Amino acid sequence: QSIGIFDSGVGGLSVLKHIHLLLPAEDLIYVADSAFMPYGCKSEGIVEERCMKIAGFLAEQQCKAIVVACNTATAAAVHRLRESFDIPVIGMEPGVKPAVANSGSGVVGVLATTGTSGSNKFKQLKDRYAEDAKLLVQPCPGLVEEIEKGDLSSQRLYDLLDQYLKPLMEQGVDTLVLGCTHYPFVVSVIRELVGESVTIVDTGDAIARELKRQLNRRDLLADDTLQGSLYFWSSAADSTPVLSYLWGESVVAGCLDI
Ligand code: DGN
Repeated sequence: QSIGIFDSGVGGLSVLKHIHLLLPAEDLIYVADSAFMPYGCKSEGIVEERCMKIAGFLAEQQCKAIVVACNTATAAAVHRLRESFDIPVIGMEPGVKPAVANSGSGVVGVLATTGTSGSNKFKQLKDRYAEDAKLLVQPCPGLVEEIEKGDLSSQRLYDLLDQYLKPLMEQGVDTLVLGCTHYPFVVSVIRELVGESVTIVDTGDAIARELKRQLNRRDLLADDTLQGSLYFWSSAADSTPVLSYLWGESVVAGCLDI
């Protein structure tokens, strides 16, 4: 039995990397919903419907767990997925808790999509830490689309990040949360812009550990003497090059017509 992992596009590969590293014996199926990306500017209802379709496909593949490797999709759909599918569904959460614990200045920045930052789920998370730190949330429209193009050193990408990070830095942010799974792919540009003194928090690793805990609890972990397989699917026909580039080796993605 496999583990299904999905995102609006290639961003979830940043989570897949942590899962593959931590659980090399597991068979993994990655779905990029590239024909419907970005999710960040779509209504929660549309994103929820896409998530239901993809999770349905993964359940048909006999997946034993599903990882929603997208903060936007988690905010919109994780409840419905958990109600609808009888397997563990692990979602993303921006790492506000570790960021607040780390911050010395008490000013924490969160980069996220418009969908995540405007969601009820995120508002609840924000409220939980409102007394412990000043949380500055910066929506980043356009960033996911740039990363999906696969040119991580483009001027446009640099300019967008500069525009989004400047106000955060001016207000004394010392800890920065990457609240979208696409953003770890541009962490070196972010680092260049914020300098060495800012701590950058990514939750990909924590999600992989949570997945392992949940599988272990249900006695569902694969035999760790085996080498797991890796399959890629995309709802767009032309995403193989960018998937290969960001995954770091050549992959072939099956075309998922749902
Ligand atoms: N990777 C998605 C996330 O974590 O929110 C990006 C969603 C999108 O398509 N904008």
